[in-house]
Amino acid sequence: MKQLMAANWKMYKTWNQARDTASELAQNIRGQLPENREVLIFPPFTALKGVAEALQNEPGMAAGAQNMYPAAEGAFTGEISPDMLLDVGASWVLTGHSERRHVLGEDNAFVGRKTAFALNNNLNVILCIGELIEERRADRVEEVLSEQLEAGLAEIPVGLTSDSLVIAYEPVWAIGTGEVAGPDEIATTHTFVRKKIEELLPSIASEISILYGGSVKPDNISAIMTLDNVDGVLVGGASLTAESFSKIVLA
Ligand code: G2H
Repeated sequence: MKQLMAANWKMYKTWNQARDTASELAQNIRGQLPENREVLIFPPFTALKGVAEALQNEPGMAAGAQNMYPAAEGAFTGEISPDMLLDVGASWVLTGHSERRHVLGEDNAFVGRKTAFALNNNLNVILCIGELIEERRADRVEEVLSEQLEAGLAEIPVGLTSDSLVIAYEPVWAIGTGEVAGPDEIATTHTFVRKKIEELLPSIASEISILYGGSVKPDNISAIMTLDNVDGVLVGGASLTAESFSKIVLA
């Protein structure tokens, strides 16, 4: 199973800062990355080209965008198309991140449209899913994740290969809060996600990487990576410095 260590830089870093951090990270981990492990960096749009150029000759490293709009072009003020992302060197995109769902109001159907459009237009996708704390307290985790997966994957292309699609489970209450889901919660939920994608995508589900996200840090990464059905991580705050993210990547 391929392991992915992904850095989501959210709305942090200028072009110069992002390129410098990406270069420093590449230098720190060069030659030490295990063969089945890849590193992805998701900087803000404005820094994508600089990061993609810093990583272009680094084996196992690539750049991606945090968002895109599901249309080739048009009157969509403030939005970015898959071709525009490919043009600046991005090969991946995040869809369904909880900040897009809960701060920007994206619903399951829109996340599904974006996921399908990205995959149909040569981008690889990390589809993010996760429940709110009140949904966990109400014992609705499986119901919420099922809905997010069913809608998120509803329109994906026929013949999709497992290399193009990754799922990231990020419990919303663990994002940027310092609170990490417990090992049992992570393992149980990831095993549920695997079961659900086996139902939705039976021919490729066993090869799809499932990442954990939510307050991952250098001091908890080793324990998280040993859990069942955890094939990598999506890291926010602790990915912002090369020193911290190198420790996570090489754990
Ligand atoms: C979850 C995660 C990155 P953090 O959003 O996607 O952020 O690691 O800061 O909780």
